[in-house]
Order: sequence, then C-alpha cells, then structure tokens
Amino acid sequence: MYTVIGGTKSRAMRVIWMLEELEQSFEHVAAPPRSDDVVAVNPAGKVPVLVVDQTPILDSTAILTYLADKHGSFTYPAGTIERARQDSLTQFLLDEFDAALWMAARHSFILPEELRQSAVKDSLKWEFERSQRTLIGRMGDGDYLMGDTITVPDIILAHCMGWAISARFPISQSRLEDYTIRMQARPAFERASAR
Ligand SMILES: N[C@@H](CCC(=O)N[C@@H](CS)C(=O)NCC(=O)O)C(=O)O
Repeated sequence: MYTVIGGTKSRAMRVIWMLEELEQSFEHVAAPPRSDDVVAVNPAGKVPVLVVDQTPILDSTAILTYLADKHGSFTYPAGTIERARQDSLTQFLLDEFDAALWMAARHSFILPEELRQSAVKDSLKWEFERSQRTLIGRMGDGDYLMGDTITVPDIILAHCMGWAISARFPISQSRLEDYTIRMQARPAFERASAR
C-alpha cells in the first residue's frame, strides 16, 4: 500500500499524478512541509515522501523512478541507451527548470524576509528562457520528450511548466506551451489536480 505525504501544490503533485497514471490506489496525507507528520518520516521536513510498507522514500524524482521501474511503465529499462537518454533529460530538467523555479520560490516566500534577494528572479527568468531553447533543441519528433513514449521526465517537465505559469516565469517556446496544454489535459493529471 502506498501513502503519499505532501499537498498537490507541492512537488507531491508529481507523485500523485504518476500514481493516477499507473492506476494504483494510495492514501494521501496533504501535510505541509516541516509539519509533525512530515518530520516523522523525513527529518529535513520536505515533501513529497512516499511510504511503502512503512519505509519512507524521499525525493520526488527518486519516487517517480521507483514507481516507474516497479510497475514497468513510464520508463525504459535500466542499462539501455534509451534509459541513459531519459535520465539525462531528467537531470537537465532538475538542473535548469526545477532549480530555477525553486530558487525563485525561496527568494519569494520561503527564506526569512530579511534574506530574500528579489533581484535574483530576473537572472533566473533569463536562464529559464535560455533553458527552454536548449530543451527544444534536444527534443525530437513526437508528443513526449522521448518521442512517442511518455516517461518520468515528462511528469517533471509538465509539472515545472505549470509551476512556471503560476510563478510568472514566461514560457517563450510555443512548442512547450502546446506540450503543457496537452499534458495537463491527461485524465490522470485532472484526477490528481482534483484531490
Ligand atoms: N528535490 C526534492 C525537493 C523537495 C522540496 O524541497 N520540497 C518542498 C516543497 S515542493 C519543501 O518541502 N520545502 C520545504 C522546505 O524547504 O523547508 C524533491 O524533488 O522532492
């Protein structure tokens, strides 16, 4: 049995979305970061956490990869060239998309007010725009990052694009705009968002 800890406004959305895609049942504890429920399973107080048979798994990407491997879906098999390309896209998205949005969030509402440097957001937006162009250059044909097969980095990218829209980070590439609309129209995304 799976238990997901973390609300849908956090990166826990990636895990909930994936479980909906895989049609797995799960319990959902929408606990906020640093709350007692979270610290009990993750001393860093961060979400998401996936609890599997009383064992907590930390970090959304580790969780997505575990679920994809376990259920044999949303991933190429470990040890294949396709898996290397898939993982390399995942790392690119974490470095260039997730990191920029997270840094902007820290300087908007997470760090103590006196430590926030709001000017950093201009350079993050500039880098985010450049990263979108780089990503487009790495995408082949097809609806997904890996072509016609949906994989773990698609969940991360689509989640980051939704995050970018709410953080007012401009989406400068029309292909990424279309991609986001298409991904957010998936029934599993809609079911996850409705939680
Ligand atoms: N790399 C981690 C990042 C986890 C993370 O920073 N989560 C945020 C919410 S989306 C959080 O719990 N922040 C609370 C804090 O940093 O104090 C992941 O992907 O799960």
